[in-house]
Amino acid sequence: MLTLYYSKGTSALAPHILLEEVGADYALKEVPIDTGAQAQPAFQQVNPKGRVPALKAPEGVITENPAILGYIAAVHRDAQMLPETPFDRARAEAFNAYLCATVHVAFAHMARGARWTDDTDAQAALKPKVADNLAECAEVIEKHLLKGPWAMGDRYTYCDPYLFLLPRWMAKAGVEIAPYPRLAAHHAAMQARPATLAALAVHQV
Ligand SMILES: N[C@@H](CCC(=O)N[C@@H](CS)C(=O)NCC(=O)O)C(=O)O
Repeated sequence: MLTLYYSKGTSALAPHILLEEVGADYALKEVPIDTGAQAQPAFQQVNPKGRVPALKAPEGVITENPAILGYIAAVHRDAQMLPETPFDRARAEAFNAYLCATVHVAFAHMARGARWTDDTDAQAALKPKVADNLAECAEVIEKHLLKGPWAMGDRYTYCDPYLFLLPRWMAKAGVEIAPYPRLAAHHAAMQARPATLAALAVHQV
């Protein structure tokens, strides 16, 4: 049994979709970050970094979206969410690493500027850059990384639920999706999948 610690509307949506997609036996534990629950001792014992998602597996707790997605895919091999060759696997890991370390961090500057500066004017000044940076990331993904129809090509993989977050972040930052038709088509295809709809139903606020 796996337990996903999540907060509604956060990046925990990606592993949540994947758990649904692979038909995992899992439970959910809500950690509402708008109430500061991530900083409370109960959750700090699970993830001392104070972030969601976290996944409790039989062997221990896994944090960081790329690692969580990779683990879910690896323990549900029959669902074939991992690319087969070492090269394709490396490409998929690079894709998820880009979403984690560059794209998500670019989005975090919108609401989490206090991580980088205590100066409230500087925090406000960071916000207009978020749309520019997300648009730049969307351009890279549209032109170079998204093979189509799925992130890695013909087969849905553990990259796809993570990529689903980008248009949601873009919408929050006021970035139009229309200039990125391949990304828009991916988003629409994701929204048509029962696993995505099941996870989204939990994340409604
Ligand atoms: N690199 C981490 C980022 C996790 C992260 O920043 N999660 C956000 C929600 S999307 C969070 O928990 N924020 C709470 C906070 O900043 O206090 C991952 O990929 O799992």
